[in-house]
Amino acid sequence: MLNIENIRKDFPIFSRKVNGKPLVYFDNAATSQTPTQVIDVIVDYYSNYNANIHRGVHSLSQEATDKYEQARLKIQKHFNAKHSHEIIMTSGTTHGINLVANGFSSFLKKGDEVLVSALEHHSNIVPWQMLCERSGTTLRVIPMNQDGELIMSEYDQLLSEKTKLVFVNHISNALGTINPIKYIIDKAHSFGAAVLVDGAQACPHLKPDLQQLDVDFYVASAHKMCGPTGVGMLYGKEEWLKKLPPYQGGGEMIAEVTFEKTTYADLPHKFEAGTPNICGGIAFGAAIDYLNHIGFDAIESYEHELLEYATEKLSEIDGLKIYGTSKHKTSVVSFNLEEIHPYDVGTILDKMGIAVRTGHHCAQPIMDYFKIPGTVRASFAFYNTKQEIDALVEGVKKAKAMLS
Ligand code: C6P
Repeated sequence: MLNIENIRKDFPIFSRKVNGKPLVYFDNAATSQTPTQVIDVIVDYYSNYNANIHRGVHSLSQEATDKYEQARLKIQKHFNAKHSHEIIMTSGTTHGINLVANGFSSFLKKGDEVLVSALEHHSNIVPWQMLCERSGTTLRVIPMNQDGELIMSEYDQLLSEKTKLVFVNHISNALGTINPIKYIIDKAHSFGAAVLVDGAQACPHLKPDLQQLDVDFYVASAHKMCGPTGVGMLYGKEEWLKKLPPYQGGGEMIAEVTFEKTTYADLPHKFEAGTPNICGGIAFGAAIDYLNHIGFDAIESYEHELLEYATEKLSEIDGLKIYGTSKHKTSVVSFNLEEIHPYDVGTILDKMGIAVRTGHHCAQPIMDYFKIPGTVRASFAFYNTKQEIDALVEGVKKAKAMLS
């Protein structure tokens, strides 16, 4: 059992008011809030050992390097990667996907196919469209049903010897659907295709075991996991990362440079050109420690309780329609109120101190499927409460009365 009252004390932001009302933060799928345990690590870095890493013989540089590499080890352990050099530090999920998409074009030729799911965030669509343009590869789409679930029988049909890569999110940001990624990975492998899983929305809620999943690439962002913005990780199986060409050239990613030829550094540095987000990386490690201290089993079961409660209470509102009704869902409720535009609902909720996201959530194909401009999305984290959900329900009722 989580002690939510105590947990909330870790988050300074919850003591502030918004528009004169206590903050109710339900935009966790966009970014999570940051506990003191992570903020302190950021302050400590800039107060005590701010230095560039992997470059200096001086003490500060070595201290910063040690802490940064310790963070990589924490990430490796958390995700159960086989080797720490399979963890590439990135600026976030988008960076990780672009890194793979950019390098993968050298493995593809005209006539090859790559599969994307209908449930993707633009970050896991656009880089692959760019890749297809460059390589002449065909992009095919795994369709979804009215519950917001991928149709696995269609996926089976789409796979063929031509399929080289499948990219799919673990959890949909717009609807909260948890995708059957183990099935997707195993099936793709049986056709010799590689799989990239976008874990941006999964990692705040569950703990993926990358070796058990046998996934080829997995990406995540720290800022959705109680860490800072501008940092994330790309996991790649060693065999893939060795083959993949570097994404960017620059300092620290080389073995030797002459004007005739450059040889690249070993993993993971081959993919880490330039000065990284050092403080962010160290704080990412602290965020992982924090989440593990709370415990993912407890997080999962409490968030499920919040999801069920919110779904039940919001469903009682006449004219409210929920999008994303899979049985396998995380704590996201996407909805619309009759024909009322989601922005209008979001604006009224904000006046009451309630933060939700409105719009297409960078997932326009999902909105097109449902023939809607967007939704109001309330996304819950382990620090939210049922009382806050009651406030949301009251807020939505008021918005309905004002706007109908
Ligand atoms: N989704 C949301 O409100 P970055 O910006 O690189 O940290 O993450 C991009 C991204 C990729 N995949 C998925 C499934 C995501 O949900 C996101 C970010 C936020 O839903 C902001 S658009």
